Amino acid sequence: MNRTSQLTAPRTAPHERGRDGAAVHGPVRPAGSLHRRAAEVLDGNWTGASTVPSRSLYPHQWSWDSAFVAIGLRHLSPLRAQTELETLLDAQWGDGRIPHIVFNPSVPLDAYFPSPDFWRSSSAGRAAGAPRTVQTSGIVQPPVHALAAWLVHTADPGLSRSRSFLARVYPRLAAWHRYLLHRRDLGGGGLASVVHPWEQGMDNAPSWDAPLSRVVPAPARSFRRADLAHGAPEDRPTDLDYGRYVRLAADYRDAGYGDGAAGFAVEDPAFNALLIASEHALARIARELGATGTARDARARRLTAALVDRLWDPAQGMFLCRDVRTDALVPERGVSGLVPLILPALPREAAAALVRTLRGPHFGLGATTRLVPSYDLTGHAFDPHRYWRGPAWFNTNWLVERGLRLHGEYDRARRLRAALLETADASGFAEYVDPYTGGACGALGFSWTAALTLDLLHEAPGAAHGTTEEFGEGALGGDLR
Ligand code: 9WN
Repeated sequence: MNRTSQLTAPRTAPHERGRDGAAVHGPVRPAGSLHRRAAEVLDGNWTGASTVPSRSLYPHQWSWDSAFVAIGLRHLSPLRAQTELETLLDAQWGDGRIPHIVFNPSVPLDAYFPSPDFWRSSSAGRAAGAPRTVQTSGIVQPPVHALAAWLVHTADPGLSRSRSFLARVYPRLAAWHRYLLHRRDLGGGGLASVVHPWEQGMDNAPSWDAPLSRVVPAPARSFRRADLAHGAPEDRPTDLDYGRYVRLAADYRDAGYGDGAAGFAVEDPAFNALLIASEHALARIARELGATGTARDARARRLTAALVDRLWDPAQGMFLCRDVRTDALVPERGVSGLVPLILPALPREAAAALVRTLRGPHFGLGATTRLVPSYDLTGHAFDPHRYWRGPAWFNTNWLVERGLRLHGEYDRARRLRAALLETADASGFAEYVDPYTGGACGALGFSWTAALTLDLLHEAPGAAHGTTEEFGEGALGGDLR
């Protein structure tokens, strides 16, 4: 088979592409409602205890994927949604970190790279408290989990209470946040740093280019990528990117996964915004469990102030990454810098500026695009198909949609929600899409695309209700200092 020609089929006809068991050629949509098709994707990717992001490309459990999946699954089966999070938390390390991958031992080693024999978690991670019975990676992903746990609880509080779901997950989530706030404050300004691009989840975002350029890539012959067997090379990170990912991960492993002297350390707006949103969610969980939650809400507000202080760029009207090694902001506009719109205590002016930036030439929302691209449309590194360097992703758009509602932008939120539902449907629940055409890229039948579709279907269009309940006190406003 000529793989290359198959994988480079025209993107205006996404359904005719043959990936991940999606329909090849011809009529494309299976019969039935969008809701049912999304549920079928999640059923197909369910392993019995958790959900794989994609059967072919990502055949294990991923940390932030599982949080987004649980948010959608709660509408299908609150029990499965609880189980999804519990399975992930069972792989938590003694130091509090939640690993970015929990490996399924029945999947062949060569199905995904880097595999368990690369990470060697139970030996290399022993001092950091890696579990003995399950193999994991040693890096982390964005902390969406407490937010997910709270949303899962609200879907069926009776079931949640009868299973003591929140009482069991609360101490683990608290330990997770402690790990991030204490061990990962590498910049000393109160925010958490990521020590690998995979930790932030937007692997090849242009914001990493400068900090990554200082990393000596591992030689290409020293590892074998598995992703290119399932994805078109032009949709994926380059070999040079991979060499650097491998070097950083191997160095971290060889240092026993201890935090401190990382060659790559970046404070990222989305990672920290999700931590703050999750801290607000932990406050709600604490209240449900009979405590006051006041200290957590206060901490979330302090962290919001730190985020503005360290990462807000007034000239760009958005948040940027801070390279901790140079102590300078990275001048690249990515969707990560818009995600703090989910924060209830964001200063009013910052929220208004973020909405202007979303609509302006760099992201084009409602003008040149219907979904928010992952990177600046006018940026020097923009590529509409290459992973996190331009394509639109469903999880970041779902976050922006919630942020728009939280800040009273109901019409814009309604239009974004409609575009998300249409594109998820038309693309076969693609992993990511061309931000101009909506053409599918990456894997089809992707779990968080299906899960967040379900969540959007369950939301009353344009409703403000739910967002303050879910993300925090709704104590909007305050001035930029
Ligand atoms: C590395 C699973 C993950 C997502 C990430 C996405 C991609 C992995 C990879 O897939 O990253 O973690 O192999 O490319 O970038 O956000 O969690 O879906």
